[in-house]
Amino acid sequence: MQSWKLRFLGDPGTQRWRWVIMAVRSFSRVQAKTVSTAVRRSVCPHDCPSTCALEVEVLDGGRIGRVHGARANTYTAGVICAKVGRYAERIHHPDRLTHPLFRVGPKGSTQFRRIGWDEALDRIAERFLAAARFGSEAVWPYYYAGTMGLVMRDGINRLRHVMRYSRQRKTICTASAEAGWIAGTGRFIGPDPREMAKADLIVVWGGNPVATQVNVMTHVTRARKGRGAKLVVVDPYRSGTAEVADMHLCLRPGTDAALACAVMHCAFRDGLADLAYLKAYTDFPADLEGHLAARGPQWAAAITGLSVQEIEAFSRLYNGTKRAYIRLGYGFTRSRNGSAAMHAVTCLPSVTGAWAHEGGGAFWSNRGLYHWNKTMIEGLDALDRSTRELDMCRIGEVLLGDAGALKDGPPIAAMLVQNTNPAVVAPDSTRVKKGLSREDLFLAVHEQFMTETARYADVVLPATMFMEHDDLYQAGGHSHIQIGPKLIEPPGECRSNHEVLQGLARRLGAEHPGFEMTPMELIDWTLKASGWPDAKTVMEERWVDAARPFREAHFLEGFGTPDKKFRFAPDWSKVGSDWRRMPRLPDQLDTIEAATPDKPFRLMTSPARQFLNTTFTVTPGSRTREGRPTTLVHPEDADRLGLADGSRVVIGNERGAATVHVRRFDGLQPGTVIVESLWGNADYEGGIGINALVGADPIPPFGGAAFHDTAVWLRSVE
Ligand SMILES: Nc1nc2c(c(=O)[nH]1)N[C@H]1C(S)=C(S)[C@@H](COP(=O)(O)OP(=O)(O)OC[C@H]3O[C@@H](n4cnc5c(=O)[nH]c(N)nc54)[C@H](O)[C@@H]3O)O[C@H]1N2
Ligand SMILES: Nc1nc2c(c(=O)[nH]1)N[C@H]1C(S)=C(S)[C@@H](COP(=O)(O)OP(=O)(O)OC[C@H]3O[C@@H](n4cnc5c(=O)[nH]c(N)nc54)[C@H](O)[C@@H]3O)O[C@H]1N2
Ligand code: SF4
Ligand SMILES: [Mo]
Repeated sequence: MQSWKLRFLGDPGTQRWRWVIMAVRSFSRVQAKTVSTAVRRSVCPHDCPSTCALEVEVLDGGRIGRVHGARANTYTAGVICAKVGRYAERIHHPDRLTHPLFRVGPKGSTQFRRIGWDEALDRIAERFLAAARFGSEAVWPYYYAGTMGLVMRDGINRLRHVMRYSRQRKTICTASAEAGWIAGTGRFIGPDPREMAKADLIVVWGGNPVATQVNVMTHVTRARKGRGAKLVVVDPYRSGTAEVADMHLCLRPGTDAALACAVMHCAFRDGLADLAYLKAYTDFPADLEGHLAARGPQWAAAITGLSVQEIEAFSRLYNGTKRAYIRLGYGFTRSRNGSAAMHAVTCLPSVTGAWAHEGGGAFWSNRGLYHWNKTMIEGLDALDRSTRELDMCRIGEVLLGDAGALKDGPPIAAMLVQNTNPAVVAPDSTRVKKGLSREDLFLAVHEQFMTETARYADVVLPATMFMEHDDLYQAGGHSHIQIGPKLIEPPGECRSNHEVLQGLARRLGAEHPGFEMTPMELIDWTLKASGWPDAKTVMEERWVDAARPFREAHFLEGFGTPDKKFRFAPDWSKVGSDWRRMPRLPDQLDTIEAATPDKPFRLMTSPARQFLNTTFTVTPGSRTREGRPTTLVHPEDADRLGLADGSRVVIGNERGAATVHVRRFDGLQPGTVIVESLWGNADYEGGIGINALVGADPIPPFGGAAFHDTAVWLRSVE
């Protein structure tokens, strides 16, 4: 008050007017706000287990303001990540694609000319029909989870199935985790993630929720504040989550099963195994205890690089806590022994019986809750299982004509890509880029931005973003079904994935009722056919909570296996075709790409906080916060190699080499290096990105790419 008065009195002639002008301005701002800002409901479509319920400021009916998390949703609880909070940066980005384009320069360049939609779709249809002279399997529609909306993500399969195009094995993300989880438990559900708030101990194993699914931390915080719960993080580096943990087990990458075996060893040794639970709810093999007897803390210390004391301390804490909730990430399954590791960790609560307790057990994904009938979205009634199924992670070998990767079928002559950026995200990216640049490959890419994949396209189509179309969402990390409706008009001539598929179906003669429906009709049909309330009801109620009752979610009515018992000795032959390499009982599997004298380091490509795969690598807010492609190197290693902070270094192996800058970092073991990912290839010197170093060989038994399991050398370039 005083200072206002002084200012006001200081120079009455000018100050008084200034004050009046300021007051009028702020009044009209308030007016503008009340007149044209509407808060609308939406759902985050990105490939993240949190699937946040959103509240979006829509300005003037056409632009987006800030994006917030819905408070009323019991999982989102008002919190979202920063990169989606700033979504206006992405949706209103000046570089968005707004018109169809036709390539006029070499593949991989940015030389395109603008064409109309009819011409674009005609060209694609013509080339797809021509490609089919090698058989319909010469066409390979290729997609992933750029949007997780069921209509816009999975609709491409309707065109595939009706046309008998090659199928796609979706291995790039969840395959290795899925295989390891299902082997023991038999079902993709688990104790409600909101129960973390009622746990006495939360173990985040091989995940980094502070960066990758921030909502986990909301529920962890509740447990810590409300019950004094402890947080343990198992991760080969001091991630954002490890930084805030009570205990960080900083093991060597790919050694999680050894740690898990030692914890179980201690449980039996210390009388903390729950024998009654083991007998009632598990297959409890007669030789399990004997098998673990040889796998104690000393054995595990040599493999993991942890100390015996650390392993003992964690074992005491874990085995002594019934309300111990293990939140499983994907990270530790992205090694060549990742499925075996996942299975080994799910064995922990089966030894202690923690599954039976509120706030106890282990959780990976709720994807099994939703029992969707996807007939209409995916055209499952037209699915012919005899068409070949190609591994998406092996896209490089597939495009370069590797007979095994092609399953001895015809070469790929034409592709439509939606929702993914394989030139950067797929392993062995040198081969991927070589395959995509084949002159005799016709490539259509439907994208929001001119990604590196789009640069290889013959025809580029501009895509809508989630607030510009209707879609239906399920959540892996919680239990809500939600609808995200169209909120604003798309820029320029953008069309949704569904519209593109409709346009192609007409031209290709692909007939299916799904092509005749609007997205909202598909949503409504799918909800009803799957036994959920209709679209109108879901919209009115905002979400459906599909959580199962406590006893079912905790497997107290049995696991999902044929005899309802948890499997310490899984039938791996039922899980994946490469089952012969799997251990009979939980064990450290010796299949990782071990360091050698030539390649003494092991590389992990843990997710960068401000990116989401390559999404957000175009937004300035994310780019400036991430800086530049960087490798974290332990100071001991850095000293030996003469590397200072900011030194340039080449990191490589027989597959490829990338140039990055060094950051000395003591939050990992010597011998481990990290390049937080995923920067575009073009963001690296020479355009060679980190996936040039990563192998595309499938993780046993069911596939997946070993993104965090790469032996490399480091060479200083200064
Ligand atoms: N900010 C951000 N959020 C994202 C993504 C992103 O790129 N950035 N990606 C999204 C996607 S597609 C997914 S699938 C999820 C993935 O989310 P997460 O489940 O968190 O999985 P990862 O990205 O594989 O890696 C998580 C952690 O695992 C660690 N890790 C790697 N190898 C090992 C190991 O051998 N043992 C152990 N114990 N830990 C290991 C890594 O260092 C990393 O800190 O996140 C989603 N959310
Ligand atoms: N080195 C390394 N590589 C990795 C990983 C890692 O941890 N390390 N993680 C892997 C994992 S877990 C995953 S899931 C994959 C993910 O890889 P991708 O699925 O390729 O993920 P993004 O790079 O985010 O690319 C998604 C693209 O979809 C586009 N898109 C979004 N919505 C729509 C839409 O509605 N329509 C259309 N037509 N396009 C849309 C976006 O603009 C974006 O370019 O990457 C994998 N690659
Ligand atoms: S935490 Fe995940 S689901 Fe939530 S807003 Fe961020 S990216 Fe989207
Ligand atoms: Mo993923």
